Amino acid sequence: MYNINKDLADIFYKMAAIYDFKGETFRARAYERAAHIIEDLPEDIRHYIEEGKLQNIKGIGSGIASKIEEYVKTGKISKYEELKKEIPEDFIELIDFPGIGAKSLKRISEELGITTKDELIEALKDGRVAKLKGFGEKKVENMLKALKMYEIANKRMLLWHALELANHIVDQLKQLKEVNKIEVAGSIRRRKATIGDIDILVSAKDEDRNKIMDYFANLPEVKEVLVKGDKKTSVIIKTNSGRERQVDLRIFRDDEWGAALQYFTGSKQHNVKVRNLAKEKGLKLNEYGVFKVDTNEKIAGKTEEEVYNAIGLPYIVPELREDRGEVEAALEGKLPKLVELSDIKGDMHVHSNWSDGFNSLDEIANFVKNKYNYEYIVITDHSKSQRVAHGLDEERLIKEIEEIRKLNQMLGFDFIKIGSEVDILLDGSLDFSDDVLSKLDFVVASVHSHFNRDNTDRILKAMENPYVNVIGHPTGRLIGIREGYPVDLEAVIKKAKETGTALEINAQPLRMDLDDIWIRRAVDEGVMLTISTDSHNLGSFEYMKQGVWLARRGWATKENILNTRSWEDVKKFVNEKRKKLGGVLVNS
Ligand code: DGT
Ligand code: CA
Ligand code: CA
Ligand code: ZN
Repeated sequence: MYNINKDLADIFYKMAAIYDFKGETFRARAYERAAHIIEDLPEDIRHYIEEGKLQNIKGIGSGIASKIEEYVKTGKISKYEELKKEIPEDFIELIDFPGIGAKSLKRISEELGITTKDELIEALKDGRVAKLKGFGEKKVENMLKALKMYEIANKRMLLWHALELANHIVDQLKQLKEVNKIEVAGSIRRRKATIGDIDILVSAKDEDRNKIMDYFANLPEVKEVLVKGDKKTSVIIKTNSGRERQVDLRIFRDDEWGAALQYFTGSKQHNVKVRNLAKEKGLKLNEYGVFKVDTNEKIAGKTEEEVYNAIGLPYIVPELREDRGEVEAALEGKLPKLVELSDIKGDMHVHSNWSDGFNSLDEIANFVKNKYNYEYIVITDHSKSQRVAHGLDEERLIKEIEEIRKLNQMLGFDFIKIGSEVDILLDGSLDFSDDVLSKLDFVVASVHSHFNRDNTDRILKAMENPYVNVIGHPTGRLIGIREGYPVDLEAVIKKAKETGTALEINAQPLRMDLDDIWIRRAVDEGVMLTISTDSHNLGSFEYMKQGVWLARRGWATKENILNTRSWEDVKKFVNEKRKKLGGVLVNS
């Protein structure tokens, strides 16, 4: 149970979907609400149980509370085990996947006698589903799209979740005194947004290998052992949502550590480049070290730095190892000095319970101020068109501003900056008038509707507004759930440069938007970027870490990131645009 809150939320989402399947809508909504709440709790659910505060959490009634306690005690919820038996086995994984829908599944299953995923895909493709009342071509097309996304989501996991799982395994292996060094390698170490399998490296004495491999193969999370040897062992771990994940453990000697880490961090293409370079110098590079080809003498291997240096390169950080020009840059001494987490001075996209966030302004301000070394946060609640997210109209925005001013007074300085995540409407105009926007410290503008059309025109027009400072999650993608809307990012980057608008690197695990390739383009064009968590709860402020990783994968330095600057300098950025486009300046 490496992340018990998430496990529980997964189960409750599934229970909600099964109740929907059964037609018990009221129950379904209660479980969905509970899942949502648990997912967003800032602390481990066991903490609330220990303090006797489980039922104080709004939305957790006694029935759900007892199921939580059962899960914490036994690792199972008997009601869920019962419910699972009421639907076809294949549907357990599909039933709560976005775009499928428990109710649609039920009708298809009942009216066409379908009970497996393959049968479902067949019936969608051969037109049987389209003929059902209320389905039609469009819906069928969307369901097929969703099933395709499901396959993708099932193949790769999100970085944040993979890292949690990897760290949990590493923590257990560290308990063994025989384990000398241990590190997560592969795509996780390169901080790729999605992860295929987990690669863990250990250094140890030869005679300790078997003990370590035995321990690994017998971890409680392991469901199946694929291969077991004293150099490499691969296992399958099954998560609660029914997904299978592979973990590879490899053991090396201490004097091979750097070479092994270099080799198994990848990427494959980076390694090919580096190996060719070694060859040109009469050297051989493999996972055991760097050797002279003529004499087979080993000249490096203990540390990664030593390995890179031996073939005439400076150390290259894992985030850059994708063969996107990093080896060439290293040879020329032109590697960028990448942005670091400690450079970040504030979060510029945060939601409170004034719109769809979970926490009050007061809770957010105090939590962030205590936990992070920030100079500011920008509260950016939704604007009025976002009805489902309780978007603010002008009147409530003014009330929110008043409360922020009061809180700042109590804090003794303007820690909370006044912002908005204003909707970009269909015609590219904004959900608030210029008069309202001009009174805000910082404005995020985002597209939240019409995901199927090409949205370039809307975004370009929004950037021409003097008060729009950054475009939120520029492509709108949700990894493994929905592709981004069609948008010409080259044009967006050009316009951003022209108008002095920043582009957001949204660090939500499902978003990670812009992605590394487009960050790199923006960096090359000198466009300003922000790294923001888009937090809707206190736990999400931690995502800043992976926002920074993503920025690093896009070769961003401190200078490219707006929120590495003091608020005085952010204000300069805001005023420059206002001046250029004829807006009212913020007081300085
Ligand atoms: P993933 O798991 O799909 O997210 O991506 P990676 O990069 O973690 O790939 P993976 O797990 O297949 O291998 C981990 C690293 O080990 C990879 O980045 C490079 C290295 N590696 C693995 N197998 C080979 C190979 O056959 N040749 C070379 N040159 N490198 C390999
Ligand atoms: Ca891997
Ligand atoms: Ca692997
Ligand atoms: Zn937002």
